[in-house]
Amino acid sequence: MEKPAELPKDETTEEESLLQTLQQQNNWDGVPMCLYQGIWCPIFLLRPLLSLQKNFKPHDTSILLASLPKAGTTWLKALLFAIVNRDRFPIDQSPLLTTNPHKLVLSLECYYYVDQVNPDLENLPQPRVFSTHLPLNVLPPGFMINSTSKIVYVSRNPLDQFISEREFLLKNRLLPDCEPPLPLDQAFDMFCEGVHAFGPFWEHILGYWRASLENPDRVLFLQYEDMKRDTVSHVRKIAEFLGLPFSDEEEKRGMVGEISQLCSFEKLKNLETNKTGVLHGNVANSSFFRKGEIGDWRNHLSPDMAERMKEVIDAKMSGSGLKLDNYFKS
Ligand code: PAP
Repeated sequence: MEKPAELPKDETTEEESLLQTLQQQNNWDGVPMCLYQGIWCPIFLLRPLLSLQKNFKPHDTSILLASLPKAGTTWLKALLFAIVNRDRFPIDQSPLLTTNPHKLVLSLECYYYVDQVNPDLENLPQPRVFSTHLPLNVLPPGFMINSTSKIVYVSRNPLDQFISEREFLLKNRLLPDCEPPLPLDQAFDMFCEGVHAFGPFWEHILGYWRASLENPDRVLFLQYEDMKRDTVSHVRKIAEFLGLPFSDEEEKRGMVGEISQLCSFEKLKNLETNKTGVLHGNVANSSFFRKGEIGDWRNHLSPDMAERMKEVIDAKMSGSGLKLDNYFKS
């Protein structure tokens, strides 16, 4: 994370006074968090969150990729970029071949609002594509009401998401001076209680899930596991949802397969830019491409831990209509 620039005094004062009223706790990796509007927000992101709540204006054509960390953000960034820009760049000249997807689709809270209270987002290329790890309930109030902008949400088995994030954060400490990371069992306890960055995970997932049921033309709810099993039909689905369906001619040329290939784990992981480059000054691009598998949690978590997660999911998410039973099958 880049060091925030100097901000106007009233913004920092507002954040400080608010912070004094909020419950605070460290995440398992030592990063301080506060409970703001029901979500555990890393404190270093509170000011960007407040600024974007106040100032972000969606356009009717804006596209927002939303996800919990490690649910498939990098993959979806690549796919959205490739789908939206397919007329601008032939596949063999795609910027994805030379640039990490995180530099092509930028985060609202972790990039645009990090060192600016009200960044100029009006002159970005259209359609504007942003990403966020924020839950739906803390997006600017007008987001769903005052525009026809679209949200693409990707969810992932929380067990795999937890392990993916743990492996990432053990390698990439977000704040060098914070407390050392807690052991796995304590970190897992916190996760099951919903005390983790942008959590509780069930609120995050259900917020977007319910919105996708209420507004299917505005919110597309995707699952990492479904996409792994059949990427091609999901690429078609995303393009249709965005109002950019593949033409017969594009279909005939095999463009859907080409985009799926270009954005596949194996392809992106082995590109020079993703093997060697860095993001935010010190995060290796390669750390966004670890295993890319379904079910890696089995190599890290005991059957008892999985059973506990099943109970949490049953208690918090059953009745939602979301299909979750695949998570625990071998
Ligand atoms: P972020 O939220 O910090 O951007 P995100 O991209 O969501 O991270 O998560 C990284 C995970 O997605 C990694 O999973 P793993 O740790 O279980 O391996 C990473 O390997 C996986 N991933 C990255 N790119 C792809 C891709 N193109 N296809 C499938 N999985 C991918």
